[in-house]
Amino acid sequence: MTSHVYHPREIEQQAQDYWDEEQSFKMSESSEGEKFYCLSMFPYPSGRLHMGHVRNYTIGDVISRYQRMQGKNVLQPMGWDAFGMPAENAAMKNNVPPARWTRENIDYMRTQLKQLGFAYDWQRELATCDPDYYRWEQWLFIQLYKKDLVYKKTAAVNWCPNDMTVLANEQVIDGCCWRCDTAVERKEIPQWFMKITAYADELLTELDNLPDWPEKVRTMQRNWIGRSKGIEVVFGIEGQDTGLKVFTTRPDTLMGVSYVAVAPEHALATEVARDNADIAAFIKECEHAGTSEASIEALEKRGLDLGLKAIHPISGEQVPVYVANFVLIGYGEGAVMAVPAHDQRDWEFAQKYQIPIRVVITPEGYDGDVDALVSDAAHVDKGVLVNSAEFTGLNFRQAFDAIAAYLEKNDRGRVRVNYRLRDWGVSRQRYWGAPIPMINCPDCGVVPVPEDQLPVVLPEEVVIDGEGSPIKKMPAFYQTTCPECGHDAQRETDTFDTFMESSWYYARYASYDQGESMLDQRADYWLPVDQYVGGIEHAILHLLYARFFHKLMRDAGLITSNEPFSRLLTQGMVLKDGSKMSKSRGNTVDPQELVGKYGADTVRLFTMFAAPPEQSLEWNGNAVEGASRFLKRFWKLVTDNDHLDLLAAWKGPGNVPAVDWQNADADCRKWRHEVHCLLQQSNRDFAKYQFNTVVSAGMKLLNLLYDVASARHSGTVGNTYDALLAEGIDILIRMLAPIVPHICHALWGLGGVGGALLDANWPQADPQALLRDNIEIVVQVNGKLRGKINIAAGAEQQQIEDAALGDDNVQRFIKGRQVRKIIVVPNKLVNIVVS
Ligand code: ANZ
Ligand code: ZN
Repeated sequence: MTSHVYHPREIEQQAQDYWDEEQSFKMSESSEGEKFYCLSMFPYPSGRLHMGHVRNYTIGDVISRYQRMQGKNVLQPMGWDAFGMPAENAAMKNNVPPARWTRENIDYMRTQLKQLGFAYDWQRELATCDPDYYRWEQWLFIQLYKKDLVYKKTAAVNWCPNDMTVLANEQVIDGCCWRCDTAVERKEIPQWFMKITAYADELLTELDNLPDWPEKVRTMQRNWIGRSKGIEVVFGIEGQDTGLKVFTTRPDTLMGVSYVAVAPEHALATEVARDNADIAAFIKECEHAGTSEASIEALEKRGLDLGLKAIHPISGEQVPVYVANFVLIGYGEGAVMAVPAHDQRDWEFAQKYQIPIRVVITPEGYDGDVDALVSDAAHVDKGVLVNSAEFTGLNFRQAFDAIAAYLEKNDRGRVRVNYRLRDWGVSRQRYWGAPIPMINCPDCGVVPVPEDQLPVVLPEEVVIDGEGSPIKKMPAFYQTTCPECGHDAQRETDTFDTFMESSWYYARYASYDQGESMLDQRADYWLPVDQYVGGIEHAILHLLYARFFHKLMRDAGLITSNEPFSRLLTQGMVLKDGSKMSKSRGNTVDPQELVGKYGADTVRLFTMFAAPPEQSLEWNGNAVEGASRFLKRFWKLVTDNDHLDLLAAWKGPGNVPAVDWQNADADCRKWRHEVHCLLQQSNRDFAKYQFNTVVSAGMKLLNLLYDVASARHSGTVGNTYDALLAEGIDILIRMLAPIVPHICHALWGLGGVGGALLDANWPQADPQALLRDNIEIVVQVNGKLRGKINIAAGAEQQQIEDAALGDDNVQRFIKGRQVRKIIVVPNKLVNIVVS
């Protein structure tokens, strides 16, 4: 006898056991149906799942299960972004090697994911700290080295003195380390770089081919890549043969240049500093500022005159050359032509050092005092050129072209496109990462590790003592012989930025067990990912690096698609009391406790119901209770009385329901109409991934079915009510299956319905039932109300006309007259015009 009481723990375990035994989520390329690859961003194995994970993974799971019921061959894999700093910090604190800490966390979190019933193909699980995984990253890196797409250079980097590591520009927030908030310094060390700038143009233009990405994310990437079209202008330097190149996007202001400025690291400054102690000291001081634009922006603008004279490329005039802290070495040419009248930084600098401010741009039609334009600040708007010799009177566009032509003709400049995007520095001085597969030989220089010696395995049994990476002190790791000359040589002891591993994991899932190569033809079957789900915080870094890697792998002949993720959903944050749930705020809710108390389905239902996926979700304990109550009522309705028998009769194997709905009574038809309207609404919302309104449709449907059930027991009705109840239950179970898969699986089984619910067809609304039964239409004769007719909604024009003409009262008014015209306003009125 079926219990009428809902026992989530039992049924969830049973459903999960069933999926396990049947290997329900083990996917293959040879299955029928259009492929659909649904991926949620894999977690860092921090120890326990948090609500953000639960939300992310529930969204992905609902989409996967929904797409599967649409008949698609759906892949949903899961893995672990397993390298990274927290493992080292935890290792130090708990005195356990990062590898062990990480693997224990993975084991625990895997159990948690399984308890939530996510439909993952676990055979494809990967952890990025496994040598079988990172060996292919090392392999690719070597291929790229051969293609000149990676290189080593000594460069000023952002250095966090607390974490003792280099930070990518993106890891510097307002001049401070993204993790520990310590002020970032500059430091010169040898680094490995990936030439992402070689792909800047493609990364930018192909954003236009991603219509199913949020516009916001595409804009952020566009800004990050930062394309600007400008001119490279060469200023001569008095007494020197080589000129000074600057990059400007405002050549229209060229005649207003009153000095030029170079970055502290610029060769010209270094040269002067050699026998000028003040300059040398100033340059040294600048090392303490970060290299990011934000930290530069916040600086007080300072500089020193280098004592050199630059020669203006058009007027031949001599202007001073400064070294200035607001000029970035990494952008453009590391030098600027300063136009204090029209650039705010230049203006502030000129005020401070009493450099002339020369106005060369005024608003169109301006006839006031030109100096008044720049008395309080620079006049930065574009306009018309003044005081600009032969260029006077031109507008921005005209001036750009004319000055570009002039400079090109005189070999003093050329049009150039510049990107804000920098090459990606991938070296990290931390231990817990993939070793960079390079060898430094005293004789041969940098030599890649031969492919047959890959992977370079990171030693895992280490002690983290807080004093740098243990492999840097481990001769057994770094001592080796040069593959070229056989002499003693040293391995690279830096490891890769962990963004490297997360840049291609989505592809490896397709070829997870391929031991001979990074990817195989299965990657081309599954890729691109049809739906990617993850946090907006990855809008730039991860998503840009992954797009870059995809193109690298394409150009290495490993895959043929151009982009990794066709469609992107960025889910909103989980909030509590209005602010983001986070450990540091101490406002977290442990999903594990919730699952223990209510079961996975309740947690999934709450998460889907509380907000549409893209919006933030405010934690609400009462709503969790509400979700749980709903599931109890759902269980009760389906298991009550003879309802399971009805369902079996309706749906059981071999049964084809044939119901004469047309002859059911009016109430029954009305209810059925509502059932199908709700289904239709929910189908529309499902397609838009707007799951919260799907759930509310499900709730309304449940209430309605309770009404049907009690009407049926009032004894006044025939067995079309039985059919309607069974049909409604059948619809409700299938409709909610992606969201609350366990309870639906259990009820489907209890109802004796054949086959796995997972692969059941998606329910479709009956078009007949969607029509409103009968509607009333007024009939006019020559504009005067003469009758009312009752007619089936959606009736044909001819039918309506016939009915109107056939009405007794109407007949009286048209008798013996000629009908000239009949106007039908659908669902409202008919006007018969007679003479
Ligand atoms: C003269 C000028 C006059 C500029 C003016 C602007 C306004 P975007 O558009 O972001 O590419 N610049 C060039 N290289 C620089 C560097 N290494 N460090 C700091 N600033 C640099 O910015 C291009 C503008 O940024 C360039 O145009 C240059 O200043 C400055 F009324 O040149 B402009
Ligand atoms: Zn050598």
